[in-house]
Amino acid sequence: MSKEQTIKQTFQAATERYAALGVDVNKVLGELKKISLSIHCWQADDVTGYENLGGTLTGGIQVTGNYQGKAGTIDELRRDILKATSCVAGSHRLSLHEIYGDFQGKKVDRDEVEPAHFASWIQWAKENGMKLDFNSTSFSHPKSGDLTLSNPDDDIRNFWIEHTKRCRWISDEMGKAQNDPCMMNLWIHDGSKEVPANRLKYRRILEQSLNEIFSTEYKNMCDCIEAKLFGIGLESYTVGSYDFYLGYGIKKGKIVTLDTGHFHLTESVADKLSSLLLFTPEIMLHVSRPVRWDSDHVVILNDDLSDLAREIIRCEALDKVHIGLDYFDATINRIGAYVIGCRAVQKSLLLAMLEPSSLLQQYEAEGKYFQRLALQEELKSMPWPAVWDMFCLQNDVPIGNDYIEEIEQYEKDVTDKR
Ligand code: RNT
Ligand code: ZN
Repeated sequence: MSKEQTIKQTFQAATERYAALGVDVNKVLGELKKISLSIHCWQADDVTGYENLGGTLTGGIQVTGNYQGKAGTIDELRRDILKATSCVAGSHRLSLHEIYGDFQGKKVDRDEVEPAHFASWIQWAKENGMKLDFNSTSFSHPKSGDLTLSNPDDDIRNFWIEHTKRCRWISDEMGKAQNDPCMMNLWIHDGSKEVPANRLKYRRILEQSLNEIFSTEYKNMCDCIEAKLFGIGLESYTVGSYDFYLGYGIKKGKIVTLDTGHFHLTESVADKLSSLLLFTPEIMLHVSRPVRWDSDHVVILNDDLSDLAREIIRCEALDKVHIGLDYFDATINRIGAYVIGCRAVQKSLLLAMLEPSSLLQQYEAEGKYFQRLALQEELKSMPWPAVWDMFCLQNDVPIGNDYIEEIEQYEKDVTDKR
């Protein structure tokens, strides 16, 4: 039997098993295809960017590894992204950082950047059926230090305010061009290695900076503010903590970004969604994977990811939750890293969508807790991989581990020659 025939046959059997629980597998396949991920551009080049200012990566984040073939130019990055997305079903967004502007070899400082520096990206995205999201960049710059928007020094603070304002302007232009709001993420690394003498001082300054930055209204972009627990070298205090941004987001109606690597390791990020959905406009996710001190390992299908996807689906919040990715690993093939992460997120969503939620909720409403637990347990061994294979087959992307060979071929033909 051909591979295709086997997949079709096992899919048929799986469809019947799920139908018995009231789940329409074909409907799920159609819905899964419509979910766009916001793929981060910075896995392709270890968060270096093309700014021509010669900075090294700072801001409490670190990339380890030196795997051959990182994207050294915008053209290489674009090619790598297209290779990665060719192994992922559906159409997706690309999330750019300001340092990835098309500066044409010129030194353009962060307080000088304009939409024109992203014109070629907008064009490229259009040609390739992608939409863009955006991020201001506080790190890897001589003025980054430990404090940017929360800096008591007016010159430095105003420099970063100007930068962030310009990033919102660029985002709005991107949103306008693609006829769909551009999600702009604001993450700054501000913090300190040791406990500061006055925690309130910097948070108060950050609040004022944000108020100034957000004083311009835009129609084609959405502001997202990203919290963090700690940075490398900034372990004792983070100005933009979760409490800070949650409070700010609720007060000002801004979207809070939940990076799954930015919480205590035993804290459930999935559990936060249902609360945020009640009090903030939407949710931005940075799907990542924390391992001990690192918050940015390649995303894989683990319990944390499954819990997160299940919450999105159980809350019926697909139209309110933006699923961005955020990780960087330079120890393995970088394009392969993209494919692993994107496919893991899709698998987690598929698993969540295959859940017979009305039956589970019915058990719960009737106080049938044994039945609820038993069904949740049995769902773990339902034949979802057969549905996943069919999803890949229908969307003409590599099936199962076939993408390993594709990535190896690309490595041979393209990235090894860099
Ligand atoms: C850092 C934040 C932030 C960055 C990117 C590069 O801890 O997660 O989102 O990873 O902006
Ligand atoms: Zn993040």
